[in-house]
Amino acid sequence: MQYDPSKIEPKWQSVWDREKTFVLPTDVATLKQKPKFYALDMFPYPSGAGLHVGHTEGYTATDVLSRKKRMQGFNVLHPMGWDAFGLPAERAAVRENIHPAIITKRNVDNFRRQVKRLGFSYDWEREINTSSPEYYRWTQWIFLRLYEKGLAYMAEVPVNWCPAMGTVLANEEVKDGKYVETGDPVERRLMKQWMLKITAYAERLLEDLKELDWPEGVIEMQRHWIGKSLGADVEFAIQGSDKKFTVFTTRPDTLFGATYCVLAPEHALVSSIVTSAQKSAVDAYVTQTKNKSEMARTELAKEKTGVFTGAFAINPVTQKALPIWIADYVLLSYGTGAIMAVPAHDPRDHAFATKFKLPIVEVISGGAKPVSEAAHEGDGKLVNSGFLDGKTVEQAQLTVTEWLEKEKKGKGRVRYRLRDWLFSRQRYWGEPFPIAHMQDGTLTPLPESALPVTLPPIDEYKPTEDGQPPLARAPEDWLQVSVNGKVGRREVNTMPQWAGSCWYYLRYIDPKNTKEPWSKEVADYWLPVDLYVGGVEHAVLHLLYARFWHKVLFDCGLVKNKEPFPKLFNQGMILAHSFRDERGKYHGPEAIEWKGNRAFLKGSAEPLESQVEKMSKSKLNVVNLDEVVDQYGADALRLYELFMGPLDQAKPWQMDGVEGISRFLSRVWRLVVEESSGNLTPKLSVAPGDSELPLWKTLHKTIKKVSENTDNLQFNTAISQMMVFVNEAGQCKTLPKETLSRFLSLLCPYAPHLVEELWEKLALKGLASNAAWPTFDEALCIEDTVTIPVQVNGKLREKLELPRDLSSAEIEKMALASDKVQKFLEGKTPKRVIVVPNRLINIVV
Ligand code: ANZ
Repeated sequence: MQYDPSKIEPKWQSVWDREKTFVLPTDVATLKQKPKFYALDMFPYPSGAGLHVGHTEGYTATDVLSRKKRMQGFNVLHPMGWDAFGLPAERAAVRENIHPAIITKRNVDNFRRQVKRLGFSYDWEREINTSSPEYYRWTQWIFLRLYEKGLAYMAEVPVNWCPAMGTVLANEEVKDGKYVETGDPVERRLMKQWMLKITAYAERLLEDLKELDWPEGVIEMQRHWIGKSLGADVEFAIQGSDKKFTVFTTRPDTLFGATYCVLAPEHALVSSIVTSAQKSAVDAYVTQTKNKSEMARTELAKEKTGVFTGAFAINPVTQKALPIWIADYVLLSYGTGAIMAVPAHDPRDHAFATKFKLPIVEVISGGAKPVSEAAHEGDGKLVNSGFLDGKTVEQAQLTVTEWLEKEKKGKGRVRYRLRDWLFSRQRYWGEPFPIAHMQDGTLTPLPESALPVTLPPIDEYKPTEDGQPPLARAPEDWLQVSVNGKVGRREVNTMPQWAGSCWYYLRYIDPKNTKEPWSKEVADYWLPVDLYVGGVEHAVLHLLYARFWHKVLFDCGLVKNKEPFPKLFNQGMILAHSFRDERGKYHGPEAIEWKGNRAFLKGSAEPLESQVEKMSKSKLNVVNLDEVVDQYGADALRLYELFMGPLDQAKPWQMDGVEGISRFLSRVWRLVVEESSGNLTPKLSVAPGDSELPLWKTLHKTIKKVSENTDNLQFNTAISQMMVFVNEAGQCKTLPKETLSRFLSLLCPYAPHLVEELWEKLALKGLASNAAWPTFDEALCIEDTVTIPVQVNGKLREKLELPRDLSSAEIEKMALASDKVQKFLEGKTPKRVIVVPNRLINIVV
């Protein structure tokens, strides 16, 4: 009777389901009897492709920790759900002419089936789906809170409009002016869109990063995205006119070095200052800029372009006239959309001035090269700068800002790179906005009683011919809405996919509440999330958006903490071997033949080149989750995913690694089961207390190590330690049940199905998943040996592994017996020997 995961795994999954082993109480009084732990996975978008082994790495990690915490007496909130709105389902709907809800359900069912096969201890009664009306009712409800606070507004903004698709695309979907998936051209268009005023929270989003236990890289990315700059606004008058404009600069100290100004081509002033001689050139340039994305415009390496407007600005400190240009490297959306250009100290301005032969005036000394050759961005003393001469950059910034404020020509300013969030999409498969457009042109929020605003059925998910979103095709009785006795028309844009994932961790807390999105009392118990695990691809947008909503909800008094996720962990990517022939074509496993350890194309002598890469369909190297579970079982997969290496590192998938883990699990099986008879192994029949002392000690060390490592998410080292134990136990003549059951408890969070089965065979009480986490005796964990460094004249020459608590005399004897030490003594007799027992020995010659 061999270890057969295909028999035992479904059995225990249905036991856990039937007995509601992982279902939490819902009332607060019961909950409060225990401490809490909230372990959150980034919920998946249920794509058509299903799960692969990369998704489940993080899920396994949180599951192991959740199971351990539960065994330690915590109420553990460990939920799963689906981020189910989104473009791929809508595309598939158009392709297959099936409702996106049906496609989504199909995918969710498949994802749930796959996730369930791994035996994760989710509380399935808390499953959520962002595309269900019961859920998005509350997404709409939160939107109304944002609207009430003035944080949601409509504005004309430039968007990426794809005429062929008839939709707006996200910046990430556009490359070189084309839609990445179809290659259709994309243009910039002004469109009236919903915006969320995330900029109002810029400072708090930045400031509170200090409180977070997050990977340093993620904090840095958020900080950069928010992009706080200190500087000054400086006013420039236009020569021969009463018009003026303001520039934003982070380097007001360089004001004397400004030799020209640049307005963004879309700047409102351009048309009124351009001279007739320059008008046609300026108009042509403005048109040409229209379709360029901000990313393409600001690329450093890009060849600078621009046109002179014919007008001049007056430098407020020197009174000199500076030519005003327009150029696409200045963006309308940042700062004031206008700059003073200082070519001597800004590389972008330097490139521009060099190209258009504009003057370059040095105002900070100390550059490595003359400023005619390169901009000097570093520190130095002010020169050519009137009352600033001789000052440091820092002093000059203070002095010139004071001067500007006194002269009323400008003031100190803080600016953020963060822009307001474009919050509407011209798509069907998203949350409708709970807003009506009234006949008089005003907007009215719908009352709470009108929620959810459900998606109406339509027969085509494409935009309409006149470029309206798909919802404009909805039946007239949906489009028309009456609010407070007045007739209006519903908003036909929908929310972006980010909306549902901004607050899902709150809905898990109280998923069936029909009166409010969550009960404050229950949320106070569960919040904040104790551990959030997911991929680094969400380092910026999802985490920033969710933090923003959380802070708004905090201001509404709906949550008690300022931050939703105090601790974040990014799992490393699981890579896989891909195989390419000489022409660079990829081949999947079915086309490969192995000869020794070399791969060949089947039926050919052509060797294939193997490479470790990101898993991807196009590289034919995706490791299919179902296949691994079919072959080795869920426990082997779980254990292998954690044994591959440190959780935060990228690592390649190796089938023989899974094989090795599967052998380890069989070894555990054989500690309990005699394969030939199916009975318990004879070595288990020992009297209680008749214990093997060395194994008992190893057990305590194992409990200590596995406890600590699991808490610190060092699962690979925890597993190694369990392997040490199993090896030793396998060699022992007897194996007391007490020792074995404690070990099984340790293994339970990692390989829960196998452990439940053995638990039952040993007739132990209840379910292993409900057993108490074992404790250890510190005294038994002390190592029997110590490593003692041996120094000769203060230099480390040898390390000796010696029994603990040897006397000084014995340590000295052992040290002098070492060949290495003898070599360094060069035949001399030691003058003095200093021994610190268990610690160190120093021999002086
Ligand atoms: C003069 C100057 C001299 C500048 C110098 C820099 C160095 P960050 O740090 O990103 O905030 N700038 C301002 N508005 C801009 C816009 N709309 N489009 C493109 N560039 C803009 O950058 C602020 C600096 O970027 C500003 O300081 C301005 O150039 C430029 F030695 O002013 B600086």
